[in-house]
Amino acid sequence: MFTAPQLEEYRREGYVLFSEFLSPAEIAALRADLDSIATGNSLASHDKTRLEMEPDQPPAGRLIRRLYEPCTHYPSFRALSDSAKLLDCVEQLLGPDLIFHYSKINMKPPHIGSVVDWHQDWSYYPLTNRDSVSILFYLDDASVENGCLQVIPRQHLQPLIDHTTGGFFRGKITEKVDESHALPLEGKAGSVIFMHCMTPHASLTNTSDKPRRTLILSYRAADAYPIYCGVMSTSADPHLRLVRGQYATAARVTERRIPIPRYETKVASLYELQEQARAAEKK
Ligand SMILES: O=C(O)CCC(=O)C(=O)O
Repeated sequence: MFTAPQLEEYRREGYVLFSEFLSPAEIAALRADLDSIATGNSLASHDKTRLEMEPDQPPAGRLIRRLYEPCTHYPSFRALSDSAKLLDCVEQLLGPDLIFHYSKINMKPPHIGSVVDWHQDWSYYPLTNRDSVSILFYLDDASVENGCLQVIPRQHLQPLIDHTTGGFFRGKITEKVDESHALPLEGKAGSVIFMHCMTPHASLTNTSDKPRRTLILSYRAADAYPIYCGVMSTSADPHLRLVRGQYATAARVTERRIPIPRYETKVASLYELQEQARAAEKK
């Protein structure tokens, strides 16, 4: 459970870092599962529905960038997403009726791990209100060198920042970002960041010789209803689960203006979208 000061910090800053949330034994078990899941994939041969490889490696290269929906596919990650310890915290943030939304693991392998540009998660999946949280579990010690998460605090009550150019969604903030208030959130393996869906965040390339694996789970209040935006909305459906309380009988609408992410070509991952946007900016 969160203490009152931790809850206050989340509400004020738009995030809170919870140290030692997972024990060394829990971390070791998750890492062992991750190693066995990752085994046998290469850039040339892997299941694109389950994972995304780092693109900048030879065809036989085995560096994975992201695993999709581990809480749907693998029991240990599913158990964590259903655990009372975690859901008690989520309930303190979002209330008693909770929908599990999605999960992923960003691998950031040594020396190559991809950059993540500034963005707000809500821009990818607009909801009728802002009661949605992204929860990042550090599975390795995370530092600036291996690309720990960075956040810009106190932005979560402001309007959504523009993520478009020419009317198309770019997967990243397209205005100039004032990084003077950005905070790198370094933490030991087992630390967890609870981050409001409107908090701008980013991470740098991994320049170190250590991995920075991060499990990310997202939950929303049952009455934070998704705004339909084509395949991006429906592709989440198989992974949605009511994990506490009741389904909502009505959406709670707090937003007057809800930008809809419109993709210029096809729906792409965060990494691909941001790579395309950076390439277009250089032209
Ligand atoms: O892995 C990271 O550093 C951040 C990832 C992120 O923001 C995302 O996958 O939405």
